[in-house]
Parts: sequence; structure tokens; C-alpha cells
Amino acid sequence: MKRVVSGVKPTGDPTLGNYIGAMKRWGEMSRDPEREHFFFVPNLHALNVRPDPEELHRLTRSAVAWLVACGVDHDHSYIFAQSQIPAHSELTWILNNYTTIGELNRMTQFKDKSLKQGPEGQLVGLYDYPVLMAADILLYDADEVPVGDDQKQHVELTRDIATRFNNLHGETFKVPQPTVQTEGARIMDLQDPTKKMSKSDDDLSGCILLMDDDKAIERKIMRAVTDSGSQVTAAADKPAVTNLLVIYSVLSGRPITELEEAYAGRGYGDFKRDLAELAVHALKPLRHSHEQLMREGNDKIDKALEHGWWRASELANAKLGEVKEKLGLI
Ligand code: AQP
Repeated sequence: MKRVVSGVKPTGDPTLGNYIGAMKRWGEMSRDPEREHFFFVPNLHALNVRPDPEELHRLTRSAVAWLVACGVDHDHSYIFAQSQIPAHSELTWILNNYTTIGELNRMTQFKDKSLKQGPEGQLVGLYDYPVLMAADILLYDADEVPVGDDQKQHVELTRDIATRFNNLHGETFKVPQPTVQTEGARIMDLQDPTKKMSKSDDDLSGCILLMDDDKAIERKIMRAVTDSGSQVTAAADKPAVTNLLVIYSVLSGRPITELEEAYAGRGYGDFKRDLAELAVHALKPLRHSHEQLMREGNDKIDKALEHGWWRASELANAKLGEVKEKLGLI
């Protein structure tokens, strides 16, 4: 059976970008009987923003609840937190010896994030993030890694690390494939369409969070920047409207060309009002389900984590054991 591994970082409350680019699809995929799915919360990755411990704990449990609220079937797939499985950290240390500084220097996400403070002030944890991500994937012999556009480069690096290790020590790791959906792979900030919508952004005015209430969703969409002209069309010189069209298309299941026809000659106002209504309608049930799951006394999150931990640790410990034996580690 094919294995699929993916995760959502607890660095903030998930955004509409996380939902459209990843979690919506994970919910749909998790019921596929042909595949074994592992959805984890990379809380060790989140340490590189030095989070408040209580907040990290809340966000980790909350991310599990969002996965379940987005439809991830936790009986047929496995949800766990990265820190529950020490093999992730141990394999990272080993794989650091199969990764070069040159490779890590080329990672665009690190380059983007280090622009603010410059590379010298960045934490090693942020720099080494792609190696931890490689360990996350390779421990489970993942065939497929469904990611948004921004994470594709990290999966490419994982492939290189796995191939290098296999060439030196014999077949050990499965070389995974990134699977990026064609539409919605990169949802942009509603206030700045040149920037990806990100949950850890300092300014969240252009970010729709899954926990935003109806009014906040409506306000953020109505205040979204648009482009010059008044035609609702997707084009390279219309990045803001194109982004809104992509969101509309994914949430409604209607192709962009059909939406362009439906809004021809009607201007941005009508279009934004309808999109706001659609987004409110799509996100409300997720929010309610999340609220239920987070309620005190509801043990569904703990049960999901226990079920996921059991299967994930079984696979991860076996793979780590194989690697250690090949390297002569006692
Ligand atoms: N804007 C986006 N559009 C489409 N897909 C996105 N993803 C993230 N942002 C967008 C996809 O969501 C999955 C989970 O991402 P993550 O939380 O593990 O890490 P990230 O990509 O770094 O997400 P953020 O929201 O931008 O987090 P921060 O602010 O902490 O860096 C991934 O599959 C990702 O591709």
C-alpha cells in the first residue's frame, strides 16, 4: 500500500491558504483505501520561532482538531505530533551528515525568512529545518508528499538526501514524490498579493484564519486589495483578482473561466460580496467542529494522537534501527 506523509506547523492558527493548499485535500484523501496516510503536527519545527510553551501546546492540539475538522479520518489514517516520536530528531542528526551547507543555502524559504534579520542572526533550527523535514518523510518510506508550492523545494532536497544515502549504504529509504495540486497551491495575502498568505505573519489583516468569525472573514474579503480596471478576470497583471478567483474556484468547485463569464461587466463589488458569502458558508462548519473538539472533556484529540502515535512509532523505530545498523551505531 502506498504511504502519504504531510503536516501542518503549529506556528499560528491555520489560514485559508493552509486549508486550500493542503488540509482540504488531506480531508478528501484520508479515506482512500489504497493509501496509508500520516498527517502530523511538526511541533519541533515550530521551536525555531521560540514560541510561548503554553501557546505551542494549545496550537499543537488545535492543529490536530483542525485536521479532524477538515475531514481527516483518524481511524483510517494516522495523526500524531512530531515530538511524540524521538526518531525524527535522531534521524535528523544522522541526515545532517548527508546534507551540504550549499544545499541548505539554496533553500528559498530560509532565504526569504532570513531577509528580515540577515542570515547571521538566524537560528540553526531554521536553517536545518529542511533536514528535519527529510527525516519526517523518510522515516515512513513515504511514496507521496502532498504539499503547497512553497514546500516543493524541500521535498526535492529530501529526494537528494535519500538517493545519496542509498548510494552509499544500499537501498534504505524510499525516494518520495512531491504532489502539488494545480489550483490553489499558493494562496496569496489579501492585502499584498505578491506575498504568500502565512499564519505566522505579523500583520494578519490580509490572512483569513480558519478560526475567524463570519464578520472577520467578510471584512477581510471586502477590504482585499484589487487591481486596476474593473473586470473580474485572471491575468498576470491582475495578481489580486486572480488570487480571489482561485479562492472562489476552489471553494465553489466552479472553474475560473465559468466565474469570469458569470461576473463579466459586474465589477469587483458584487464579486467580493459573493466570495465573502461563499467563504463564510464554507468555513463555518469547520470552525464549529473545531470548537467542539477543543471543548474540555472531549477526548477525541487524545484518542486520535494515541492511535497515530502507535502506528507512527512502529514504522519510525524500525526505519531508524535499520539506519543505525548500517552505520555501525550501537
Ligand atoms: N498560502 C498558501 N497557499 C497554499 N498552500 C499553503 N500552505 C501553506 N501556506 C499556503 C501549505 O499548507 C501546508 C502546511 O503548511 P505548514 O504550516 O506546515 O508550513 P508553511 O508552508 O510554512 O505555512 P505557513 O502558513 O506559511 O506557516 P509559517 O507562517 O509558520 O511559515 C503545506 O503543505 C504548505 O505547502
